[in-house]
Amino acid sequence: MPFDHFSIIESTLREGEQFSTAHFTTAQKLEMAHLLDEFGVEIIEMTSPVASPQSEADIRALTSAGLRARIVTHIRCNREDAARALDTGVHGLDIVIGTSPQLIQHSHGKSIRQIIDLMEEVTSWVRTQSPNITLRFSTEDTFRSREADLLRIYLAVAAIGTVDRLGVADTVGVATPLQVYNMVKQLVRLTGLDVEFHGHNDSGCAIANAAAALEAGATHIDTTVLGIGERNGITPLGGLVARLYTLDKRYVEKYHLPLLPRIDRMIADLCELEIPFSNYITGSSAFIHKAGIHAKAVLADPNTYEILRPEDFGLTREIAMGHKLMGWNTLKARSETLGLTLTDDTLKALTQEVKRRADTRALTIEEIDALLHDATTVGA
Ligand code: HCA
Ligand code: CU
Repeated sequence: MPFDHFSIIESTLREGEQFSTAHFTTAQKLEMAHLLDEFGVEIIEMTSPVASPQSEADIRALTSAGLRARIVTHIRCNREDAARALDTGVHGLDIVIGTSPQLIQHSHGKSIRQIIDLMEEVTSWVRTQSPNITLRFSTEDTFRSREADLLRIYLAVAAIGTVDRLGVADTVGVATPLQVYNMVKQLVRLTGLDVEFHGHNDSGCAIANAAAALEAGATHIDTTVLGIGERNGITPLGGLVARLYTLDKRYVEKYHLPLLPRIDRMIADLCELEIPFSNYITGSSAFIHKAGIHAKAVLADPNTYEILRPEDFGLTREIAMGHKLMGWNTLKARSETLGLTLTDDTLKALTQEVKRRADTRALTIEEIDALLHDATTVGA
């Protein structure tokens, strides 16, 4: 079963650093890495040491921080970058080179033959320097590359035997789940190597594409916290967790789920963002039930309208009150919470009163409680 054996490559400290408002200090990176490590992500990907002096120092700081997660860095396909990266003591190198006509023309100008030769030269050299390091080779903009070019490259990688993992990157967020499924399936079948999927969210498919990759046998999925990254980002950690949990909770039991709200909050604060109301699991309204019909059923059994249990993430559900859609079961539950005893007829009459007033303005919880208390006094 593909979903049983996968690892998260958490790239908030690499792809996430490419988000418009992201800037992390060394201390913040360490704090984030410790949280992600405690959460249980298997691999943490960091910005290339070539990017800046601080980037290099931060890799060294994380590799010596005693984390369980493996630390990898993301580099271009050349020997200088690889040498700088090896020098930091990272556990793995994620090597990438553009293969789409767009990137070949505007990024490096190399032919497919030259890309293959370079891949062979760089990965073989890395192997001689560091036989045990984990090596991944990825084609940037996979889904706008020619399929024949991709197969030539990936089959050459597999034949050379220097690389542990192939990377598939939906760099511009154009792929559909079926395309991702077919591509990953093909690579798994043809090479037998581990396959990683990295998917951008420009057209809203990043989570679905990651799930499709896993269904096809991918072994690694790239995520960032809240999905931050270039433009509008990639597969969000929480979104991937939600997707897998709803397929089968056992797929994500290896992660410490109650840490997710803290992790999302930390990145929201650091990037000066609000967590979107619609966010998976940690959005402000993710566990609020409102309409009377929903509230009644959820009060009887949360499973009626909840596919994710808030308790599993250290969160609580809420039944919205004081609005014109409120049902009397909501008031009954509230009165029980307050330790008040009211007859069903009284509660139904109060509900009508709330609806009448809520047509003008929603009532606050204090106003609701006051109504319930007053009715108890009258009834007593
Ligand atoms: C980048 C591009 C990348 C690489 C992904 C990968 C992408 O910012 O360097 O190495 O698999 O989206 O293609 O993030
Ligand atoms: Cu990317």
